[in-house]
Amino acid sequence: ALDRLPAATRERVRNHPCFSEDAHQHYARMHVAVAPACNIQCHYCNRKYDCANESRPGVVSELLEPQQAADKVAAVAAHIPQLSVVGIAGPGDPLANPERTFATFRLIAERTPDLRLCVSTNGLALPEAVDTLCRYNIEHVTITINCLDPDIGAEIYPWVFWNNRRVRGRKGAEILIEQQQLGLERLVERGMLVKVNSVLIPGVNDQHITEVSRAVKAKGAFLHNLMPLIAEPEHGTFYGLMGQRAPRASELRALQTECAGDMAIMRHCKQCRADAVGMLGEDRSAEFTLERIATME
Ligand code: CLF
Ligand code: SF4
Repeated sequence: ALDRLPAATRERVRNHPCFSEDAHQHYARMHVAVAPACNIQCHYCNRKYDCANESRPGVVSELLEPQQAADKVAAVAAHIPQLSVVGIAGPGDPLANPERTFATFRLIAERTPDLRLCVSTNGLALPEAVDTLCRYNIEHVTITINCLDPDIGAEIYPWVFWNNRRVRGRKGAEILIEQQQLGLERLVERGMLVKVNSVLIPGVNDQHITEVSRAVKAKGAFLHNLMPLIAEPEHGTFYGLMGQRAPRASELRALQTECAGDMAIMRHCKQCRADAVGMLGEDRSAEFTLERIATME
């Protein structure tokens, strides 16, 4: 699939394990969990765990200060030669913690300049952050876009925090959707590679996902990642919708195939935790705790 891309784009995804399926056998990624706050509420998140927009339920990452994060990246880079990408994906929303997130990127770029930088966001604060993302050489951005229709959004997002107040229901969802779309447009204008994650929630947005896929492709998104809702009771009950089930594997596959007619679909996502370390699907975070790093060369 890579051969069909322009050479410059090919170069940028060649060693990114998420943006290129071919790369995920050969290159590793790591996340640094520096971003605790979030600016929206998703029904499938109870805030005790990592951001469910790009991670597994039931895990709590060790929160790092920016300097600790840069030290950890340097230690991992020294031990895992396949490391090519460092991402910030939580435990909350990276762009709701701009000082911590960008201080971390700056320190990593100084210390380990060869690593690619990647970020994942719910999109609420994205349009205003695009200039800064470019300035810090972030080339890969993921936006979680679950819907385009605010009525569906109101079933997924009880509120967003906007201009210092909580905006609930349909109105809040409308703001989030507008910001996500504007953010996507601005990123594409600036030549960023944008992946869109959509959490597939049966009975809520499953009939709507193909429309999302078409729309984000038309705006120039590079890749669409359909992620199954993980309906674990400990991760949040999808309150208001008790008993919300996860999609069956066959439902996920059918939708992936349907959307694949429109754009490149990611099928190898492992729903990593916010402090994941190693090849996709591999978790070596326990080898690189702060305590252990302190004793490494
Ligand atoms: Fe991390 Fe995400 Fe960047 Fe990858 S993960 S911030 S794009 S470096 Fe990858 Fe993990 Fe799936 Fe994310 S497999 S959860 S898509
Ligand atoms: Fe939770 Fe992530 Fe949604 Fe914020 S954006 S409420 S951390 S799932």
